[in-house]
Amino acid sequence: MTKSPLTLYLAAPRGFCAGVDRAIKIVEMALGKWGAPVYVRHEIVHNKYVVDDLRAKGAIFVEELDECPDDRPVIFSAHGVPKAVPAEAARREMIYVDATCPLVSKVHIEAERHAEAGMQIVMIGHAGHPETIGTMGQLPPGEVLLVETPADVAGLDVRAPDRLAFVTQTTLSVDDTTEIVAALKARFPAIVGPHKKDICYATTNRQEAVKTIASRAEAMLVVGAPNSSNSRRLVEVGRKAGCGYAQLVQRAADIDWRALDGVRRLGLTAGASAPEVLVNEVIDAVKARYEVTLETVETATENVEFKLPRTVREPA
Ligand code: 10E
Ligand code: SF4
Repeated sequence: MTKSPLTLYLAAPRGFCAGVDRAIKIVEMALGKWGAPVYVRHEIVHNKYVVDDLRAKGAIFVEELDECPDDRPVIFSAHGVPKAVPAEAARREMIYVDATCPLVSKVHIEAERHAEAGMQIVMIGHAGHPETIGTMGQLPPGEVLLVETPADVAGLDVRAPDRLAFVTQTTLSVDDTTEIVAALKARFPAIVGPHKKDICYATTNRQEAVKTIASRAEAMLVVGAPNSSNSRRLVEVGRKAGCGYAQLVQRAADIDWRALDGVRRLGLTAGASAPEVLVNEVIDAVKARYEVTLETVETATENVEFKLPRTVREPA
């Protein structure tokens, strides 16, 4: 049977960011240093493949610190943790390694500085997401107010409208956040924001690449997990940018081939927590069904790398 031709637009950058790369290395190095088991509080990054791989190497994933014994090391996930978590680990004299991405920690510090200056904080983020819980948890309850949409701004009950600052989750939609910030500034003209956006370089670059691809492709696949906020944002950005069909897939087996019937120009990207091996799996699956012309759509180059914490670099 002759295969139909298909142009596959591959986004660049895509997949692992520097924070994810560092967090995974921290777990691997901790296993090397202390041996198994090493406990990890929350999925180190939101990807089943990554988590299963580390579990096979001896990591035990839990949701709360009270599920860990005192005498084994624990690692906090890349999304960050409320201040109370390392404090409790220290109280229990546990060995702990914080794999919070430095760009998330930067937002934590920002929130603290604003609070020290007497400001109340508004956080733009998704309720219940670990990063939002972690950032809000840098300050006492009530000090950080959460908004998820421009409509939420109207309902904010603030202490003093002229003593406000905002911070954001690092993985939000750049465009949606601009709208929320505009609503905040309209209601609270004195509100102070970050010098540089809290949305990180990886989020920004992946969304830009998706927008460029959306203008060329009829359909788009995003490799990523359903609980991966940044991956889900890529799907939304693709749809908003006019791509008729944009779908999140964890791996090749998830592809709905019938939905791609008649498509001749397909886009492909991956969230910041999705390993390249799964992208390659999808490419191979597409190649098995179509006569593929692969085109890389490069909208930015990345060379960010974060240092590993001393705790895992130093010998036991
Ligand atoms: O759900 P998220 O996109 O926040 O997390 P992820 O694990 O899918 O990707 C990495 C992003 C992190 C750690 C948050 N800045
Ligand atoms: Fe860090 Fe951004 Fe990656 Fe989150 S998405 S881990 S903030 S680089």
